[in-house]
Amino acid sequence: MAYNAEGAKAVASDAVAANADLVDLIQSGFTTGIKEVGRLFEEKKLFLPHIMAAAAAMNGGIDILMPVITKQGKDADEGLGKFVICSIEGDIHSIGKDIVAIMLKVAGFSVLNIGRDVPLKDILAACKDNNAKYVGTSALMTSTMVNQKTFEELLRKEGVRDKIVTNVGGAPVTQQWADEIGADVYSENASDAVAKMTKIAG
Ligand code: HCB
Repeated sequence: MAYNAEGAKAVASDAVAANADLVDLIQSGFTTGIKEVGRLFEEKKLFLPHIMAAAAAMNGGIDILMPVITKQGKDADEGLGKFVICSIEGDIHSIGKDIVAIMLKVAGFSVLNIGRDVPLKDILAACKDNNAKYVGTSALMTSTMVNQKTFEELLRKEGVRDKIVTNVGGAPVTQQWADEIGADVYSENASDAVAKMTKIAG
């Protein structure tokens, strides 16, 4: 909330040194803060530069935590199958999707993080080319959520819908939305994605 990247880095380093629950620090700590910035932005009490500064501060902390989380999970053999993940066409928000990608990798999936604002046809191509078993799309805006629906339709049109498990997430996305568009799994956060997807992967 203070846009203090150095402070966020210090908190992250302290948490690593204390062997604290780093995922909880991300989900209950940094994420709570940035969501509050988003809420104040919506109320027009803060503006885009504030969100950018808050995201930069959060990334300062995340950049310290992620390599440690990845290392902690290095024994994962990536045997759970290929998982393509991205922020959907039109959406440049990437922080949450990147966290989910790393957590899934740590859990044992072979993750292909193909970026943000990825055109639907490119997501489809990545799934086909890599023979992916799972695909996760992230949408942070009501205007881009609709592309998750269009993506479901594209998979059906291409005849590959039954070959892949779809996972949807992002702040405005809900279980109800997942049901409505016919997505297989809704994930509220990274831990939820790991729990649900590892269960499916068996
Ligand atoms: Co941005 N933004 N933003 N933004 N932004 C939101 C999303 C608003 C809700 C803010 C608001 O109005 N309250 C709003 C969207 C409103 C709406 O549509 N209803 C908004 C807007 C409007 C915009 C712009 C259009 C602003 C502008 O330019 N006028 C623009 C977007 C342009 C575009 O995409 N074409 C924009 C830009 C930005 C940045 C660049 C400044 C920055 C993003 C930096 C980056 O990602 N590299 C940003 C940020 C940071 C936010 C907020 C404040 C935080 C998002 C975030 O990182 N949250 C956000 C407010 C909010 O979300 N409440 C605001 C933290 C992460 C950890 O949570 O929800 O992303 P997460 O991910 C979770 C969870 O959803 C789930 O697991 C993750 C980890 O636990 N999950 C998945 C996510 N994806 C998943 C995929 C899966 O398969 C499974 C689970």
